[in-house]
Amino acid sequence: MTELNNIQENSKELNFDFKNSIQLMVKIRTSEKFIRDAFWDEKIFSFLHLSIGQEASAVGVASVLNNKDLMLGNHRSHGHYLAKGGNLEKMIYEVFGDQRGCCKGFGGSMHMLDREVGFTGSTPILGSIPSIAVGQAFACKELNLGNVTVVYLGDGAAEEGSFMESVNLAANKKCSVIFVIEDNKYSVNSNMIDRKSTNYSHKKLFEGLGSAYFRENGQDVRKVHEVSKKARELSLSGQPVVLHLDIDRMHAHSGPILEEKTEAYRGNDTVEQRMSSDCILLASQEAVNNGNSEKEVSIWIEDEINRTMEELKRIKSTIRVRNFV
Ligand SMILES: Cc1ncc(C[n+]2csc(CCOP(=O)(O)OP(=O)(O)O)c2C)c(N)n1
Ligand SMILES: [Mg+2]
Repeated sequence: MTELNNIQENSKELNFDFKNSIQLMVKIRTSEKFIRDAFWDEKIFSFLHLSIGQEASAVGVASVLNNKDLMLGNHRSHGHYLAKGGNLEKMIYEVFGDQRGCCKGFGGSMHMLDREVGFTGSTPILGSIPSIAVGQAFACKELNLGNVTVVYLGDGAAEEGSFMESVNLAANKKCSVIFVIEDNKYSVNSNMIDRKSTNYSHKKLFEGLGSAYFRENGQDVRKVHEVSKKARELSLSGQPVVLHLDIDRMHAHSGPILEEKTEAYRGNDTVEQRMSSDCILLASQEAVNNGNSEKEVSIWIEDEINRTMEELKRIKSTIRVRNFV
């Protein structure tokens, strides 16, 4: 826990910033597209889960955190790590199994951890990470660190009994935790409508366990920022929060598969339909409504793509897959 004590406070400007938010979403997307292409080329030897389309939930929540706050993720956490201030080079090396990665190349895409930026772990075992987050938040409380712990999970993982118990324990111990549910309505190929009764109420469930509960459009980065500010304040007062974000993503559950055709399990939900609510598009339109010119916004995006691509090309030319024996 001494490392937790050493995390420096660096309070962040809490006014919403279109340019920073859009550029960070673009950085995450550009990096994931690069990883996706490397997966097609069989350069990555682990499972791969992409967050293309849903970057607003990582960026909007992280925009209200400071360096003392901690974050944990799941099997789909490239965006979470980068949004928390993670290092692109350390992430790419990790995904490729290079020993200069944030976990020395042993963890790969689904197991990332970097204490330097307060990203204290990610694991793909559904339902496991919220309980780890509560333990960590409890330790932080005992040490009077005055920080919050954010933990991401999907709508499928949010159905695990261990998650209910984590929320209960966090409420009982008054831990400063924000549980962020990224709800794309699918758990692999299992549709929400086949898993829950029409009377299912997240609000009654989580408030009944003693947590606060907010639901927001997770595709709108400004709204995510605003609701996260509220969640952070409440959570700091010892009231855990379940922050339920409705999101859309482009790719299928894992790997780089793009479901261009309507798949039976998705009903009428197509890539085209999902991408009509794309978070970068939405934020760009809002930036223009807010007084920025279209040209200015497209330059922000172009600059960020070019900057990230250059960095990725440089990193790619230096990758050495570690010896695992
Ligand atoms: C305990 C456990 N059961 C099953 C799995 C296999 N599995 C990996 S991801 C996943 C679905 C996750 O869905 P959700 O939590 O909604 O996250 P999403 O992938 O949609 O982001 C499943 C069943 C697992 N990793 N852990
Ligand atoms: Mg899901």
